[in-house]
Amino acid sequence: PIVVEPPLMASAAPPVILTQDELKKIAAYKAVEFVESGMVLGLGTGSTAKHAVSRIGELLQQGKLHNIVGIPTSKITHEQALSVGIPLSDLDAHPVLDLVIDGADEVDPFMNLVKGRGGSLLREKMVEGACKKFVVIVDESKLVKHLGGSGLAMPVEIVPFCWKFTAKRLELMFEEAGCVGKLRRFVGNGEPFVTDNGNYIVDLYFKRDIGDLRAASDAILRLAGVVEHGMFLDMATTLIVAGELGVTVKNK
Ligand code: ABF
Repeated sequence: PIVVEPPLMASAAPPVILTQDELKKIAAYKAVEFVESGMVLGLGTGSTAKHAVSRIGELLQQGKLHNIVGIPTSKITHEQALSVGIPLSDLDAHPVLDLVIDGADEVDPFMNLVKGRGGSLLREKMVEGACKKFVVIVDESKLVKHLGGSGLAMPVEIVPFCWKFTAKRLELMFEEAGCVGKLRRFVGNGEPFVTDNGNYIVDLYFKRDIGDLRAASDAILRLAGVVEHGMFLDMATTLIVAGELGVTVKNK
């Protein structure tokens, strides 16, 4: 738990203890303030984005929003959005979106992101690459100095065909950074995790900085067998962070 003392709170009041999930909800609700009636909206995936989807559904139910078209970034968000009454469509019918709200796994000081630890990176990148405004919502634990430097995974979606070959090629590509690639598996049965697109995910772990992110991105995408990776460079337009000192909104 993180102690939050909003600046406006009277000093006599005891500090409010908020859980990480409550911080995610605060960031999500703040982002929904950007939503206007008539918008084509990208709906993100993950435990932070799900709060935004619920809130949008609630505002539609209350008649405070009208004529929203949602474009979900995963099958799970599709299901959630339908369950809260958001009318849905897709990129074929709506190739330009007004706004997307989504979470992230890492955010660097330039608003570059790592995404995809939830497994939905390909659809997220397609939807978020098609919007006018991309609002990223996180709790402050997601802020990092360098992408991939947190010791956590950099996901790469690959085709299942000869996945070991592709994983090895990715490791060799980042040998100098001490890269280890692990096929993502379901915890219960150990079977490979399969994305919404029928692909596998290799999680890359780096011992050292990977250097130029754009060069790393280009190199990964040039490798046959790779479908997409979880670096979202220069895509976010607004960052909302909920944390110890309240909620901050930063525009690029
Ligand atoms: C999605 O949800 C993913 O890109 C990312 O992996 C994850 C963020 O995690 P959470 O919001 O559950 O903390 O946006």
